[in-house]
Amino acid sequence: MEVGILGLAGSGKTTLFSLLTGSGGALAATLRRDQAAVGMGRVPDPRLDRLSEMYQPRKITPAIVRYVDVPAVGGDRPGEASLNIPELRTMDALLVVVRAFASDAVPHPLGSVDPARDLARIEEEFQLQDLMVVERRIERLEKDLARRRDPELAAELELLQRCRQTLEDGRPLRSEGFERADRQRLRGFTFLSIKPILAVVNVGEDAIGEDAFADQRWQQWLAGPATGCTSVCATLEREISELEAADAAAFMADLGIVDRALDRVAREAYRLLGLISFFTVGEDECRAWSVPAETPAVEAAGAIHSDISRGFIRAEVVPHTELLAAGSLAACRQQGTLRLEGKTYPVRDGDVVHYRFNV
Ligand SMILES: Nc1nc2c(ncn2[C@@H]2O[C@H](COP(=O)(O)OP(=O)(O)OP(=O)(O)O)[C@@H](O)[C@H]2O)c(=O)[nH]1
Ligand SMILES: [Mg+2]
Repeated sequence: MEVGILGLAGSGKTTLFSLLTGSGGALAATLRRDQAAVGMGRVPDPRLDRLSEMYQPRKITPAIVRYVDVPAVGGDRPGEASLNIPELRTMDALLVVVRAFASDAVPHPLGSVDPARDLARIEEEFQLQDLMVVERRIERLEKDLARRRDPELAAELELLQRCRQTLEDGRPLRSEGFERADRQRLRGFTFLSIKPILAVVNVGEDAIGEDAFADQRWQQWLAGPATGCTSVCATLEREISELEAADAAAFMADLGIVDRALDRVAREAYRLLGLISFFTVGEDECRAWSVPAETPAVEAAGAIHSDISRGFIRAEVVPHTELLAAGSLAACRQQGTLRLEGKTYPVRDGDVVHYRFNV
């Protein structure tokens, strides 16, 4: 699962990428694919923290999201650079960084700071790109259907006509509640405006604590399906991350900051990907595993090891809250909160799972 970080030049993409992936300034440490940097980011999870406090394991492994810092392409002069569309098409979700901080040192490619405008520009570009793909395909389909009848092609044409209408109305494809089968049909087109999108407003130090979304133009983003909005002050987050834990806590308390904006971004990106976490626990390791919501237990086992999936007998399942209250899996077993589930059980967010398997 990959989240692509994009935005206009100088909006703070690389700063945020480094923070999310803990790669500091040393981007050399991350893989380079074309011109994009790829890195792993931990998903902070208080549930895993509490389970780990209980088990005191030798190793704690959080869920991981892959982030890709997707720089704009072309144009050496500001304003000429445009979004790297081919790279963005392969992403599972998009994280758009829009700039709200003022700085004379960093030129804004559009000449002025206006985060809602910047986001609208980017979204328009996505819709335009999608519309071009849709129109090309419709043309092709109409030619083919003129020659021979094919119910599958006819269904695709109808679906794409619906997409065209949506885009012509100036709405993103993610605003359509497509049925599962239709979503499947649309997958191969790698549309951009259908991807879940997280808008991260990068605010200046002087605007921390203010509502970054007071402007009316944010309404559609705050309400839309598969969209998220959050704000972060990238430079402040960088300062905090450079401090020792105790100093960081004191520094944040001074400023009246309750939680790290960075953690919020990571959690929100995870949610938009449609992922849930289940946990495995023990003295060796407490670990969060990512699976798409509604994954059956036998498939979720495959996230751990294919052998567990292959040799699946039963899953012992207890919500993490019950385990924390009871104090041990044995106590849960005694109290009857530890359930035995079969292959088709849809694993829930926050389940602690112990697999019984035989290979
Ligand atoms: N004052 C201020 N400066 C910031 C903030 N976030 C980023 N910057 C500065 O803005 C400049 C650009 O930040 P980057 O993270 O490199 O932005 P980018 O989007 O990766 O830029 P390109 O890759 O060149 O498009 C750097 O000099 C940052 O230090 C912020 O919140 N406040
Ligand atoms: Mg950059």
